[in-house]
Amino acid sequence: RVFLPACLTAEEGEEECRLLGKFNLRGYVEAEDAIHVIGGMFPIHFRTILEEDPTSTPPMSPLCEGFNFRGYRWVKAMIHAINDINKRDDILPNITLGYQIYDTCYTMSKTVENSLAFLTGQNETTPVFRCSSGAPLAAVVGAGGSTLSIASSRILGLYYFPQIGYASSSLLLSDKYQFPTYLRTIPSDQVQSEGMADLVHHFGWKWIGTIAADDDYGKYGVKAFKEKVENAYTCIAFSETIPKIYSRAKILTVVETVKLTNATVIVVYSSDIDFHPLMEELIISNISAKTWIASEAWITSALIARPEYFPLLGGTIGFAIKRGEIPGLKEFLLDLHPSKNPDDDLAIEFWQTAFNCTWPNSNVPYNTDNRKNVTGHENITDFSSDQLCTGEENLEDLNNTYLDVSQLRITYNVYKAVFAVANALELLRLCKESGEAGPFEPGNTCAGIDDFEPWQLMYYMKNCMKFTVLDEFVHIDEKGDVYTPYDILNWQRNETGEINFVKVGIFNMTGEGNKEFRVINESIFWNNPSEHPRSTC
Ligand code: TCR
Repeated sequence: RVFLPACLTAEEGEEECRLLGKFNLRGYVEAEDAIHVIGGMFPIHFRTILEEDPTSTPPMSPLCEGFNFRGYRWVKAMIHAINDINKRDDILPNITLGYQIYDTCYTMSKTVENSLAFLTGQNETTPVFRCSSGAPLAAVVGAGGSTLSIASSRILGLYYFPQIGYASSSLLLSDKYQFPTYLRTIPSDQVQSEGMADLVHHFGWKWIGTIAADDDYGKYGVKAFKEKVENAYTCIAFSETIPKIYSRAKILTVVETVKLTNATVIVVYSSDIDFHPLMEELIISNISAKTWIASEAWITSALIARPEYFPLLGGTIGFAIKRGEIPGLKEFLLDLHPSKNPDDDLAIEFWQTAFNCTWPNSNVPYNTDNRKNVTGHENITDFSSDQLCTGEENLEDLNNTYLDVSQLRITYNVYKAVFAVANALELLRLCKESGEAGPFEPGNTCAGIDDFEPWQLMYYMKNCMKFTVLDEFVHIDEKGDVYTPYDILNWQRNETGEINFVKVGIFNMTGEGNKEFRVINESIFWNNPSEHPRSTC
């Protein structure tokens, strides 16, 4: 049956980090104090497994596959932020935050299912604001990509339920008529597209191709870019889209376009996950001498920035959101072992996938690929190994994106988003404590921290989002938008053959539209025989 979680109860809260269902996490740190739960949605897996014939059996929530180490790091960052807030006594003293985190599996259906679960708190069909017993849900952090945030926000917004995104940058989400309760800690792509257009004008490129993921991120990002860049001097050579559901045929048409075009500059607005299959095909067709302009979602991606892709993608220039350092995160990430909690399927799957071994006596699958005809491994669906994990594998030796804390950008946004919710809760609490008049009608009252409605928390999330996180001042405006500067990065190879993301400029735009664009031409590596490419008709 379609799985909806049961209500949280106080007894369950006594245990640290409990696991619910297959890919759902929830936990408290201590249970004696008042508890508020923050919901989270993250892409812990890359996709769901498509059902062959869903009408001959009762509908089931699909299973997921493709473990996403980066998404798992974001989950850990959320839990780490909650722990950090719980440790502090200057914010929410005597109140403990808990979490309830769902895996979106990077798909719409899971995200919608999760949003309903947040609202109902149990398997009732009518959404209620809270669980009838147990801890109330204060707000939701998520849901990853724009298309998913849009879907969940349409549901959560109906109930005026606060939601704060860490990665969804589509300009659509600034529309408060459609998404009244959506805020974010990532700037809108209006800003990034403006920056890309400035980059194009800076180098005088006239003939440009665009490739967009087939979602609200890719399509609207490219749309904004085109609107800003197209004029008498600049033309768009082609506009292609990358399918969301793997289709080799569709990917090959994009490859063909790239092969045939004489545009040497190509803008790609896509997440790394969606771009990756196209990448693989482009490599096979030996395409070179193009300059790729990367959107923020793939510019520092470990999935794409691989030495073997350098012949194609070396010299890529792109935009990256502000980087941050999160104290203690590395240690927290390292504090993971499947034997800590035998019910923690995610830890087991993590371990198996990371070390390519099978955890003894567990039936958690890993490394399966149920897609059809994926390039490079036709008709094989199971890549697991026969080797048993010993438990002695060393996490510190692991060279993968989970532990890479050198480029904390989205991860840092997750951390900020949790603090934004805590900040709103704190203001709501202080209202009553101060004894002064509050914002709510009738009678200018305050809400109680133990008894408030989501729309009351939303008041603070909408009007009072100025706070400090790790020494950075954060301001989320009334549209739920933030304006933080972008680094302009360029892919260069270092002595050991690895790809370095070299900062070659910055782009900053304020809410009032003041801009700063700076690029140091001399520090750029170009993949092109003609050095700085002239993309002309
Ligand atoms: N906005 C994308 C999703 C996304 C992302 C990322 C995913 C962004 N940055 C980094 C993975 C890693 C930017 C969206 O859909 O809005």
